[in-house]
Amino acid sequence: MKYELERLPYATNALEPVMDEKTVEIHYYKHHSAYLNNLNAALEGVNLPYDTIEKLLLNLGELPLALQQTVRNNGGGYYNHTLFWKMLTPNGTLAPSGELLAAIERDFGSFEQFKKAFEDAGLKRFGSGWVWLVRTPSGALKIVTTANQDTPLSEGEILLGVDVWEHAYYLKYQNLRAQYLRNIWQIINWDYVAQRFES
Ligand code: MN3
Repeated sequence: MKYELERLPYATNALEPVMDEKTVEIHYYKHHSAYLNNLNAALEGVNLPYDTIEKLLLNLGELPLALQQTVRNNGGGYYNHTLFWKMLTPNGTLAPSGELLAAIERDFGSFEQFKKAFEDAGLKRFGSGWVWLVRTPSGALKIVTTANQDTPLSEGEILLGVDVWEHAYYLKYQNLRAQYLRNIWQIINWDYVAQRFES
């Protein structure tokens, strides 16, 4: 089974000015596609019983030892970015609504408090990684961060994820990760997050 690069759901300049065209180009065509190519190369000729990338990533410990780290990094990188592009949109609604909003208010007090906590978590993630909103098996919403290209799949279902690797923001924001995180809300695809929440 070969994994494929999903089409970017908008033009590379569509997320301007929050995310500049050059960043999106390099991020999608170079970084994302390199994770994909490395993943496919690592799994070439390897027969695995997993029919989804999620199952593969949740069962890294079952892989041959020599493959585990490569699949963790590149499979995670491929998967995280496949989600990330869909979680962004040039036509953002700025806020969720309905049951998703109600769940955020229940677990974080208010949407504003949620955004603050999410930004803080992303800012505190040392080095390269991701900040996530997940739904735990108990149904609670929770903010978690992961290092490198690790996924939060073992914590629960992924609702939202934001890449805080420097490659996601450095060309435009340089060292100002906080500003990147503050601006990212303008391009979050809450309709897609709601679809994940409702599924
Ligand atoms: Mn990235």
